[in-house]
Amino acid sequence: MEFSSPLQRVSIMAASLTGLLLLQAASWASGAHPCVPKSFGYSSVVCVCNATYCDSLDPLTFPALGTFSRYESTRSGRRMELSIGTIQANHTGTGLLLTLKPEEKFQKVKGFGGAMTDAAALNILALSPSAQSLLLKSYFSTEGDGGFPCTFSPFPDIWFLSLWKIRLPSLQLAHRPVSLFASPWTSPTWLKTNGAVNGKGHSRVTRDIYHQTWASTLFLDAYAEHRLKFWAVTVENEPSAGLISGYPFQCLGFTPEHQRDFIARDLGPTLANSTHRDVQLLMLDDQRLLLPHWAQVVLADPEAAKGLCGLQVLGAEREARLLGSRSAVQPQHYHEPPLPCGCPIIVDIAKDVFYKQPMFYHLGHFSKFIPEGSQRVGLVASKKNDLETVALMHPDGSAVVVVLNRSSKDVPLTIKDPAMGFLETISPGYSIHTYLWRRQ
Ligand SMILES: *[C@@H]1O[C@H](CO)[C@@H](O)[C@H](O)[C@H]1NC(C)=O
Ligand SMILES: *[C@@H]1O[C@H](CO)[C@@H](O)[C@H](O)[C@H]1NC(C)=O
Ligand SMILES: *[C@@H]1O[C@H](CO)[C@@H](O)[C@H](O)[C@H]1NC(C)=O
Ligand SMILES: CC(=O)N[C@H]1CO[C@H](CO)[C@@H](O)[C@@H]1O
Repeated sequence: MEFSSPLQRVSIMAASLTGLLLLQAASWASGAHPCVPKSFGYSSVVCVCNATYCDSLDPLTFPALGTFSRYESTRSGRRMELSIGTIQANHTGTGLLLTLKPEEKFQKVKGFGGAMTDAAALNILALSPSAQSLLLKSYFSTEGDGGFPCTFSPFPDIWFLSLWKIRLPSLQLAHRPVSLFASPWTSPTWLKTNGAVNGKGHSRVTRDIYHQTWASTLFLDAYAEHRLKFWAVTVENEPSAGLISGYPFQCLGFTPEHQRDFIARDLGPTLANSTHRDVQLLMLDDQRLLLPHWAQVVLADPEAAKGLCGLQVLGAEREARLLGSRSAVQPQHYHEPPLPCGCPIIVDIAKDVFYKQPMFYHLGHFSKFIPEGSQRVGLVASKKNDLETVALMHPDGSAVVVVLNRSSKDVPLTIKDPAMGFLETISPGYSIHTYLWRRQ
């Protein structure tokens, strides 16, 4: 069901929930600003921001014990709208039941990221200073998606100094510690077999002056001069790209064997013997289908394994990329008009406006509510269903559940927290929800 106006939706939902959920009319209380919607004829709207106005949320507050917060975004135009519900002692719902299993523990979350690439920074810098400031707040401040870590472009290049104008303020806005990681695309051409930044080419033979030079100039010193420390670097962005003839973008080819030797003989020891020895090293950074073979080859060498802290799968990054890790901002001519997919924010330099796409809020449904150190826990459904759901526990023990309904049906839903009770709610068609509640 599609609703023409948010108010209509509120009244219909309130009726269907018969008061279990106290919907707040004033979702945008105390300084928060609503979305200014604009349709480009696609299935959903973008939110328009300019030099003087941008939608924002209140900084995240936790609901009182015994209540829960519910943030809703829908295809029909709601954007992270807050309502508060009461956790019930008894189960009254008759629909799908999702039961939290805090004792079933999975991986911990490092963070949610976006790439502050040169292209992104140049687009941001092309806006007026006040529009720039609102855009950065959207990404990094507590009123926005919430200070998620970002990746940086690898090379101190010709734009380097001017780009810091944008990158440093971004980090200062973040209210949580920001973990930076970097991923080199190409080495300087004289270190490559094909002498070009793109196309099929790799580093010259292992353990020679070329590798050592590349390893030791791997950009960390240059960033350190600006007092920026990285949490991690990947060995190479999409190493398989540089094995493809005519590959159009910057690249540097590695086979798993070649990467293994580069880590074991050059990069690992060089990092370990440098002032950057705390920087974590990630391998692969490429398609998921290269696993597990790639990891098996590299980790078979104990010297290579010693140098590594983990691996980066592009699949994971792709999901993040869906959330914008590659390209936090694009100029509007990339997608004219803005597409429902692409990147979270699109800049129209000529009009000095930017458009926050649905993806921006989708990302926010995770990044704003799931701090570093949160741990995924079990969430078991009472029956087969088409919802996509995930549950996590904050380091302080609060619970977060995110529910995505990609289809058109409104689905009554109960979330059961064995320690607290029942959260009676509804998952409207084409919606994403974040639920947040304290457990002590
Ligand atoms: C900026 O957006 C606000 C809200 O839509 C609008 O009232 C204002 O006129 C816009 N300012 C400019 C300069 O377009
Ligand atoms: C909840 O259920 C229990 C029995 O399981 C019952 O004793 C109690 O009265 C119920 N409370 C409400 C508010 O319905
Ligand atoms: C470690 O660095 C020092 C000085 O920077 C150098 O003299 C030494 O050879 C290096 N050791 C290795 C194993 O690379
Ligand atoms: C709970 C649930 O499964 N929700 C719905 C989300 O949308 C799809 C498509 O209509 C439904 O099949 C699901 O039932």
